Amino acid sequence: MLTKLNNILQIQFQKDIDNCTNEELYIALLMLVKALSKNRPLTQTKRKLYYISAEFLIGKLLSNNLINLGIYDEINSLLQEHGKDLSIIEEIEPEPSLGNGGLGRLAACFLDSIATLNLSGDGIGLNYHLGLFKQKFINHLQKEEANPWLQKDNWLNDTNIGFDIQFKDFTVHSHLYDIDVIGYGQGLNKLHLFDLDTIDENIVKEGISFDLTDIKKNLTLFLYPDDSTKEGQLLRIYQQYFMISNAAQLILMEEKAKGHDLKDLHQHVCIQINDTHPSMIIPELIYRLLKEGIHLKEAVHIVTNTCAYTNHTILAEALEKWPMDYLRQVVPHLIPIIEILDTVAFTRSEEEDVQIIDKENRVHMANMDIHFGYSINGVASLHTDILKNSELNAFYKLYPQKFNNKTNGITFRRWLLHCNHELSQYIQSLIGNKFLQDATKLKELLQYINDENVLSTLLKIKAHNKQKLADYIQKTMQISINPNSIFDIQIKRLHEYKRQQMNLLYIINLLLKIRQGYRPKTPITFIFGAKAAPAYVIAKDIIHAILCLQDIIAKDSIVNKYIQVVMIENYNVSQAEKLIPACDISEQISLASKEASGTGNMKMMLNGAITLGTEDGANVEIHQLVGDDNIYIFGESSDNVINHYTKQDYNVKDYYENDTEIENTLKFLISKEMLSIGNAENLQRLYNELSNKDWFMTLLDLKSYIQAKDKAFHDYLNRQNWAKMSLTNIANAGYFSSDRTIAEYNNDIWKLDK
Ligand code: H2P
Repeated sequence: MLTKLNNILQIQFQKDIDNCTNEELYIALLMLVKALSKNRPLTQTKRKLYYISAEFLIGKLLSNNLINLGIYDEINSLLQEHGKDLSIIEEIEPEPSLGNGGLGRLAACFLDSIATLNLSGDGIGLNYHLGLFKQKFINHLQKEEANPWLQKDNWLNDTNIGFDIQFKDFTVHSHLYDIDVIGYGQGLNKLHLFDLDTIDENIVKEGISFDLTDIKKNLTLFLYPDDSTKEGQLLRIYQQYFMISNAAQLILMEEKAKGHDLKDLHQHVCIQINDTHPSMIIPELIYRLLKEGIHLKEAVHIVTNTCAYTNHTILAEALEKWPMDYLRQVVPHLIPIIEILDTVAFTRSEEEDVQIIDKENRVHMANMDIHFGYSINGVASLHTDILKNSELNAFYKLYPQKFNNKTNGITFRRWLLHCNHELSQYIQSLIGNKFLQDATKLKELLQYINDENVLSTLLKIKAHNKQKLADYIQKTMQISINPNSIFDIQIKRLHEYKRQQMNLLYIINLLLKIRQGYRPKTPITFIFGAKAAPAYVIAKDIIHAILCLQDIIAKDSIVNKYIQVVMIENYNVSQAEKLIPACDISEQISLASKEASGTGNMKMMLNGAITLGTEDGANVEIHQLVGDDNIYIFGESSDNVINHYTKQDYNVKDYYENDTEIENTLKFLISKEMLSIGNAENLQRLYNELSNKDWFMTLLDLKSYIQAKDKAFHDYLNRQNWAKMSLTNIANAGYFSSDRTIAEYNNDIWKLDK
């Protein structure tokens, strides 16, 4: 390997390993990985999967690729011998900004597992130049900036492939870039990212604002451009059509190249529609099959048996409904097809809930997916039950056989091997390395549940990871945190249903108690990481309140001995890799029924954190696996929550009007102290929202949250028992390997090797 590396360094920089800089080494390693992956044959199975997704939150790739190629240790020691440090070199890689949250990270984990299981399956998405956005905190407010992540040397390979994409008023020619997806031990697939050569990053002015109508220049600039205006919505339709028309053309091109008859498309190809963003693939494929001379009825049959849809949320805001008028302005050729599909759907059921075009002339993308796809799955068992029994019940009655559950998973390569070397090495020293192929083997750790040595080593590893995180926060944010405090971590997209505001109210409540003389036995560091969608006002107000509170606590010389708040700026995958191994308490506190699954909960459990959560999403399955004693569950059940929504009987005032403690906690948001640091407008708005409406029922669970959290902090003092809980969590995390999830997708939906 040294010779190979030196050869690259010689050719590129006329240097050898001892004289080159870390930047040069990074580029050489990138080229080495690319060269090695070229030697792997592309994975072949009888059928091929195309996973179409608006997001692929792939994270940095260098270490992960080295691990998957099986050369991480070799490279690591080789570099050490020459006085170099792989962990420093890794930092040089910019993180691709191609995703937003769990949905995009799931797609990335899935690609890793699909390749690892040696299944032929490519991702298809867009190459956003400026990605989501870079989050900056200025005056305790989130500010958005462009996040240019594409450097000259990167993982993209230019394919020189492109397609004409026809919109109503003009045609563009796409440009395809591929990233190799290298499986662990075996497997090689592609992530196809489509782009346009005419994109102009210079049209972005002031933060992330730009001319929404200049499609040729803006089409692949940003992921999820602001859609609060008509222009914004049209741009999203342009982006989505660009993504799926490219996908359709690529798929058909590959099929033809294999000599397959397009009439047999469903025998050879399977398309997973990840959330509703790629839904137009259905009418587009029908359109293209018609052009190939296939009859309408047959085309509909073929497409229905090719496409499968994954639902990731029951929140109405994410179930897209595009006005027919807008679609007509962008992709008029799809209109007659959508109208036909709507008519066919109507013949199957006249019930309003299952119509494709509604009375307001909007196209319900999910409804089209369910009628004209062969599978619909939820992402955790509670979520799938809710789809079947309430949200999509009308569809479930119509097509019970299409519904199935696929509980999410995470790749252990990134979320254990890569992010927590020390723990994964230690696990291997205890139970060998079979768990790397079969994650359920982690259960063997349970034999050490009473082994004091093992328990204290687990605590030591956690302490090291906490120290490392503290060093990182010191270095990057110049904030010093106490590595001996409890690390209580909530990291996820900011949304009222995820209830960061409930965590905030807990901290306020604790602050007030400390001021009244209460003294926590162990100091606690509350860590947040979250981006708020730029147009989501209340979410940004919540960030504002957290940042103000962070300051107030830091400046209070009594309170700051016991608690500290840190909100991580620009939370992303690389930071998650540092936060997760250091976590003691994993905050999974969504309003029951609202979090479809969650995957951060799985990552933190795998790294030995204890979940503090509601019976929501995959928390339910974590609870079943670890039992009552190894998790902190609180709050109302999803049934009760759904009932409150149906009966519309939740009145937030009932929860504070006769409870001065809660009332004072809430009022602190608009206290003189907060207002002296923060903005009245933001804080007052948040206060009004929480005290009058509280749509996501923060106060419904606040009391039981306080109790459960206090108990967790108390239990933390019994270090031995905490280590047992931690071990139990690690040992039971095997079920959440994305290898298991993908094996299930393949057995039940894709059947790629049959
Ligand atoms: C969403 C859901 C999560 C789920 C994830 C992947 C949309 O992610 O809300 O519950 O785990 O998809 O299926 P997120 O909220 O993180 O954007």
